[in-house]
Parts: sequence; C-alpha cells; structure tokens
Amino acid sequence: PVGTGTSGRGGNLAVDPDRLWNSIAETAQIGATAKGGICRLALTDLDRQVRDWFVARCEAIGCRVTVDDMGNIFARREGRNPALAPIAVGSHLDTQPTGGKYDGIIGVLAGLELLRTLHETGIKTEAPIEVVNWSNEEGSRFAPAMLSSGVFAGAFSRAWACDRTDRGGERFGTALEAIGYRGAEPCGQHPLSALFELHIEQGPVLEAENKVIGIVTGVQGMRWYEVTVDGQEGHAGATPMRLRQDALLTAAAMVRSVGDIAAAHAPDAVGTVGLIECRPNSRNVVPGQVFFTVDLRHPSDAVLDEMEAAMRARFAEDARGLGFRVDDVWNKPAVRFDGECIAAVREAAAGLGFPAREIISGAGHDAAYVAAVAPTTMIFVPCAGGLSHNEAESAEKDHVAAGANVLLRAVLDTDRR
Ligand code: HGY
Ligand code: MN
Ligand code: MN
Ligand code: MN
Repeated sequence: PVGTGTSGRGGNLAVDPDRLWNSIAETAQIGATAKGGICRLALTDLDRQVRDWFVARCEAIGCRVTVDDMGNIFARREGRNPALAPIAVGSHLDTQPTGGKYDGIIGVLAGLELLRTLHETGIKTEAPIEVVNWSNEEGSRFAPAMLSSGVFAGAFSRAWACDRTDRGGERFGTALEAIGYRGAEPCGQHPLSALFELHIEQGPVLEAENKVIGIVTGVQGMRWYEVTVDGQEGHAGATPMRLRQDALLTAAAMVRSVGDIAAAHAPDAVGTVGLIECRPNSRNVVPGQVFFTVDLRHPSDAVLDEMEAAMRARFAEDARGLGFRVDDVWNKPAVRFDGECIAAVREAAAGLGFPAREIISGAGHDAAYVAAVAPTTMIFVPCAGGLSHNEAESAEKDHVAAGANVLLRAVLDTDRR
C-alpha cells in the first residue's frame, strides 16, 4: 500500500493514520444508515451531535473554539504570532440523505488530526492554525449548497441565507437556533491567511490513473434552478388523452431535454434532475402540478450560459401549452485557486513521494467560495470507483492519511513562508 508519508523523502513529521481512520469510523456512527452510509442533514440534531463531538475534541487539545452567526465553527490553535491571520483547514460535517462516510468529513477530521499531531509533538507554528466546519455545505436540506461559506465570502447576505427553507418550510435561521449553533461572531468577519480543504475527488480520475493526490486548480461553474409545471388534475380513467393537461408528461419531456443539453455539450457538461415532486401524487389522478430541480455544471461559465439558454428554449417547446416557470436558485461561477497554495500542495505531494496530478473539481466545495476572500486551494484523494453521494462511498486508509500528510506539509510550508 502507498506510504502514508512517514517513509516519504524529507521531514518525518506525520499524522497518526490509525487515529485519523478511527475518528472517521467514530463519527460515521452519528447518523449511520443500514447500508453503511450516513444521513446527517444540516442543522438536524445529528448535525448537532457531530458538531459537539468535534468541538469537544478540539477543546481537549487546547483549541479556542468560536462559532459565527451562520454556525461555522473555527477551532483555533495559537501560533507564536497572534497578530497573523490563521491558516485554515477544514470542510463540512453535514451529509446528503444517502451520503457516505468521507465526503466533507475527511477534510474536517484531517484538520483535527493535524492539530493533534502538532499538539503532541509540541510544534509551534508562526501563524495560528484553524480547523473549520462550514455549515450546510451539501445544500440538500437548505438550497443552495455551500450556503454558509457563501455568506462568509459575501456571496449571500446572512438575512437571505437564514430565510432559506427546507421542503417542510423550516427556516435555516430557525433550525440553526434550535441546534444551539448560532454563534455571536458576524459571519465573514474572520480573516484567514489561507485555506486548504482536503476532500475525496468524488469522481473516477485519480483512481483510474493510479494517483494518490489531486492537486486541485479550481472548481467548475454550477447553477441550480427550480421548475414548476402547472396542468390540471383529472380522473385517470374518465379524462380522454386529448383533453388532458398532464403536468408529468410535460415534466418528463423537460427532464429528457436536460439530459440532451448536457450531451450536446459533452464531454465536460453535466445536467441532473435530482428532486421531483408530482402533485397530488395519486395513482389514479392526472398530475396537476410537478416541481423539479435542475443542476447544470461546466468548467466554462460561457458554456453554462449557452446551456441555460438552450434549456429555457427547449422547455418552452416541451410545455405543450401548459404553464411553467423556471426560478433561478443558485449561480456559482467557476473559480481558479491560488497559485502559491497550489504550489504548496504540489511540492508537498512531491516531497512525500505521492503520485499526483492536477485536476479541476466537478463537485462544489466551500473552498470555491472562500477563494474569493483568502488564498485557497484543495487536495483530493481517490474514492473507490469515483462513487460519492452514495452510501457505498469508500476510500482507502493509506490515501486518506497521505492526503492528511500533504495537508500538514502544505500548511507548515505556508506557515514558514
Ligand atoms: O453539490 C455539490 O457539488 C456539493 O457536494 N455540495
Ligand atoms: Mn463535500
Ligand atoms: Mn457532497
Ligand atoms: Mn466541501
């Protein structure tokens, strides 16, 4: 198996791979599903439990923990110079409803492991080091994704973000109060000197090329829409087809169009309809209304503009005279990460002897927003079959440890600069 960095060339400081792996197994129990994944939606009591777990362990090694008014948690280990803005690591602890044990989680737990390693070796950094847990990264419960890192970076106002509701009508702000993680610090008033986010790739590239480390140079553009189609409820038996206004038949054509538009912009475009609600959802009633979501992504914002225009045109054709509306929910432009941070990751991977390659992230990450306010980059490690947002998501212990050692090395090199 690949080395975890202890045998690599250069310094011999390394994380404890067993302790890191055990922390992943331990937190995977909070919201564990029968199929071996995790369901730990943002701002639920399970989210509170894993936040409490994280805060307790950071405080146990002397960190000062602060929480901002979007629930972002910052666990700070002081450096020699408190005047310096902290070098941050971190990611997110919330999951998809059928999430895996690694998405987001390894970024936060590798950060904890990094602080534990510095603590037990007594290494003093120049700058403070902070591990961050960003609230509501997934966007599955409260859309859009990366809501709190977005507020942190000034992409959304806190008021708008706190008014976002889940499918049951619960407000983000209300749910945040309910779990007791609405902190005092105004979100976005917490300067960082750099952010490094470790994450699984969530795609097949690293594994296919036998690479251990992804040197992430940026994140593709992504846009979310909500579509409502209005037809007319009717009797499934007595309503002739020619008199129907079947909202689901129209929505089905629109879903097909999303797939066609992604295919028309292959190989880099992706399009997904992931959530659909058919109303009244009764087997012998002609559907009167359908609500569904669209997720379009591409490395180029200009191509996303083309895809969006094509989608609106196709929907007008698909509607077949039924009323419909397309609401813009989220527009996250493509982002390029910081050259010096990318170089620190590249040199750390090389210094530790891990096979690496540059890669652009298909998935969204908090780093994609934080990059607007601090020098930022990411480190990827492979996941089996590139599978993620799936309870079968898995990663190798050696790869996670390798990613954590690259994170440690990149942070210490940045601190010395
Ligand atoms: O949607 C995304 O890419 C991220 O996993 N929230
Ligand atoms: Mn993630
Ligand atoms: Mn995710
Ligand atoms: Mn993320």
